[in-house]
Amino acid sequence: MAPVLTAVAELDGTPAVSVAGRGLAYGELREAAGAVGWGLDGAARVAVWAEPSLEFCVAAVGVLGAGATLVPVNPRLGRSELRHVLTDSRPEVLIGAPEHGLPNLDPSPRRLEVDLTARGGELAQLDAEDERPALIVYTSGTTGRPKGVVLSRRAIASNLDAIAAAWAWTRDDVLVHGLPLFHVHGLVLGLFGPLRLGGSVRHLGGFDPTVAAAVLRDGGTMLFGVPTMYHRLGRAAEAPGGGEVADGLRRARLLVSGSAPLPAPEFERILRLTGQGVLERYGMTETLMNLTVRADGPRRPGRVGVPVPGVEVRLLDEAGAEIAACDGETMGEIAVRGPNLFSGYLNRPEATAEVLRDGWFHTGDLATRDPDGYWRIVGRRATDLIKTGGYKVGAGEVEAALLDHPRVLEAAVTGEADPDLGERIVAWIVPSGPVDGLERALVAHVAAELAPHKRPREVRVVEQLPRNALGKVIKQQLRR
Ligand code: MCA
Ligand code: AMP
Repeated sequence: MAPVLTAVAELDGTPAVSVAGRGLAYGELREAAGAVGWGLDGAARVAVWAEPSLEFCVAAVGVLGAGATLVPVNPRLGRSELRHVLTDSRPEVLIGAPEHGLPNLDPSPRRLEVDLTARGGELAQLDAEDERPALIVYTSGTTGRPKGVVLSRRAIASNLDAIAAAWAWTRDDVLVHGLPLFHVHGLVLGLFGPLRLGGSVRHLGGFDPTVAAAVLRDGGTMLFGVPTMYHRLGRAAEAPGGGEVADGLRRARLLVSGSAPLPAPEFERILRLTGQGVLERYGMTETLMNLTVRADGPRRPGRVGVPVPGVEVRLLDEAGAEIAACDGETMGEIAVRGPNLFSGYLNRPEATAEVLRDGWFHTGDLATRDPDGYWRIVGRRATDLIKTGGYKVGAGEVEAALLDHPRVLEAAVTGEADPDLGERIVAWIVPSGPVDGLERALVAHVAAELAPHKRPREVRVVEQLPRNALGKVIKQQLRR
């Protein structure tokens, strides 16, 4: 059986990965990652500071290749969320984190740095059928702290192969992306995808529409992004002098969007500017990719295509019974079964049992199916989950952080439609005193405790929050 990162074991001089222009060929990557693996000295769980850097890529390959579990850590996590992630996952080794600003942990993980020039060590690479965990990725729920999603080697390898078949993804592909490397989109699809399939990945080091288009003009064949990125690309292509951006997009073999709904006007704008329809796919941290338009399939706005090969997808009614209708109207919850599913939430058996029932994962996302079998995501069960810039944020975690601030008496958080971010986080606050400088203070507080992408984009001061007889905030009234 082949290893998960097949190409890392097999290729040599072919370019493997570059970040902001610094790159490694497969042989160099294998050697440097082998040295990381050797340095782990048998550790089973390893957290890596997930800066968009070549060092992170080498560390990730080294950890996976050594048969350990990788916990990618968002380097911008605030104090309390970082403490949560590290105490929940209890890594034995921590790679790449700065010396200062880390919480005191007992036992504290051993520290390791990546040396790109180091050589030696073997990448044993557990095989791709292995049920053992490859990754723990933290994801938000409606309430409480983010949960660690445990993903096996089997889930990753099977899903990448299925996606490769659907997108005709080959060794000739050069993937361009500027996604964060601590989520499934940027890490599994964006980094492990090319390293399994033998293509190369050129990470931009961050996202910038002009740079993305320049790399596409310079040989990139595919672009992976969230809708906010396509919004910014469309805007840049339309702006005076934006011809080069449109040209870059036009040359790509595939423009792929995921992590949040791509609004129809954004789809139409890119189509008008480039002649290319953006290909949409639907995934989730717990399931990897479930539905996708195929490379040779028709692309229609708002449609996420058909089930990924080997993945079963069902539409369920309120009672949990399967909906057979393909009428483009009957709405149900999406449930998924297949080798792509996660193994469970770390340390959270009850939370796992709630969503994983009889082998089916209940996504909480609502969809309809067209007569030709194309799926359309129309919303989600939980109104307390916000997708902002492609990041999932639970209203509850932001509310808890706000309530920790001395100037806040009561707080409620909602998501509102936003042309750039899809949804923006709005905080409704009953203050405990004067409101001077309150907004700035609260935004900075959430960014420092949780992460900057969880900060409210707007703070609205109210005298009281509308509550029902049980004291629960009626968020529909706030939204109105
Ligand atoms: C701003 N910043 C602050 C503050 N305000 N920092 C501290 N305190 C503040 N008060 C900083 C930010 O950290 C950032 O710094 C800069 O200012 C701009 O921040 P922001 O406006 O929030 O973001 P952006 O730069 O405009 O980012 C837009 C983006 C980003 C690039 C689209 O949202 C993004 O990368 N989204 C991708 C999310 C994703 O990958 N989701 C996948 C999960 P600096 O510029 O230095 O960074 S979903 C998934 O994986 C499933 C499986 C799926 O289906 O794909
Ligand atoms: P995450 O938990 O961060 O992995 O986000 C997964 C969620 O993103 C899904 O449950 C959906 O709500 C949403 N999502 C992902 N891809 C799409 C898409 N193409 N269209 C609409 N929503 C999507």
